[in-house]
Amino acid sequence: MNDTHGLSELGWSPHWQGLIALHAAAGRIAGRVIRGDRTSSLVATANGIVRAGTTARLLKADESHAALPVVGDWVALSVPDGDGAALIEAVLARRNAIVRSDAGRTAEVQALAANVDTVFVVHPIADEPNLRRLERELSVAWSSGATPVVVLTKSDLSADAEAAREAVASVAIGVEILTVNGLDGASVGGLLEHVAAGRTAILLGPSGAGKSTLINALLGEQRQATGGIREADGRGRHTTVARELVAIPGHGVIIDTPGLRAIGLTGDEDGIALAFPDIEALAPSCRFRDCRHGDEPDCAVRAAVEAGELDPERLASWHKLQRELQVAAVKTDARARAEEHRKGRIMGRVIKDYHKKSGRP
Ligand SMILES: Nc1nc2c(ncn2[C@@H]2O[C@H](COP(=O)(O)OP(=O)(O)OP(=O)(O)O)[C@@H](O)[C@H]2O)c(=O)[nH]1
Ligand SMILES: [Mg+2]
Ligand SMILES: [Zn+2]
Repeated sequence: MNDTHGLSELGWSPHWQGLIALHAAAGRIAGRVIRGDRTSSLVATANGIVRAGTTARLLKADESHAALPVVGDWVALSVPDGDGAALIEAVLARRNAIVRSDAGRTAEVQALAANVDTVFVVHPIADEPNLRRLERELSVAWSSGATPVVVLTKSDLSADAEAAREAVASVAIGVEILTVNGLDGASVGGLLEHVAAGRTAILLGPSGAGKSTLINALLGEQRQATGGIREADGRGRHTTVARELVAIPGHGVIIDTPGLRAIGLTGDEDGIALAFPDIEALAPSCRFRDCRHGDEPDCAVRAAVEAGELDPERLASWHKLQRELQVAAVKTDARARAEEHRKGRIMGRVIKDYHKKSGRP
């Protein structure tokens, strides 16, 4: 039996206890990945934090890299008695994951974090909130199965925080919006309601938005490095370099992340549907059930745009995300086919070999 005392503050529960049982019988111990780098992970176990590699078998089994251990994963570890390195032998089945497609070149699907309940979508309110980016992040959050919450930071620097908040509310439909000054511990308490003990939240948002500052405010100490903003363009300096899970005493855990330049969409259409409930609500009134709100006749969504009831930029944003999803799906298929082809070739060789040895043509 594993002594899992100490893991409960990271969210250990009977659910994970059930999943580790088989591995525990083989002498492996449970842990949660609290920081993931390219080659190894930091894993919190009941006996403290260890650095662990990943078994070659696990690396090999995962062509797409979508299932390799990431921050937030619960894993089964082998920890040798001597001075050998700890190894992640298995990743316990994820409840969910925040997944992005590495847009540009390869459309590789990449898990950013696993087993997440709340996604804080963090944007500075000081400059114009980037509504199109927000829609994208909300789609990614919803498609993971986690609940998004928008956090608008730097309220102290904003001339008209209320107007910015209203603009955000027009695209973050049905999503809670918190306005905070991350430098003032008293103003960030609202986040904790979404990070009850046993729960996991993640901070997503551009560099310089104040994600690490929020963690420090919640802890009441300068644990995370925070960075200045470049004078030239007001952007952040990519101060945080790795995704890292931080326990908030008396509450759950929050994953700090480096600001991503862009987050590519992948998965199914559900995330977009949840992020665009206004368009979803209109769609049943379109003439065609599978209307794409393009140039089909009697499109209720386009009619709403023409009537001034729906922002044309919002519909354009919806189209862009839908297209992106399709491109990602095609690339995923292409990758799957390439893998099939590779396996097919190996199989062909094996069969030829067999025929040669058995003397048949
Ligand atoms: N005035 C003000 N400054 C803030 C607030 N939140 C963050 N800052 C400042 O903004 C800068 C960037 O904050 P960080 O917390 O490092 O931003 P980040 O989102 O973690 O950025 P990356 O780690 O690069 O992704 C720092 O200089 C913070 O002090 C806020 O609410 N008000
Ligand atoms: Mg940071
Ligand atoms: Zn339509």
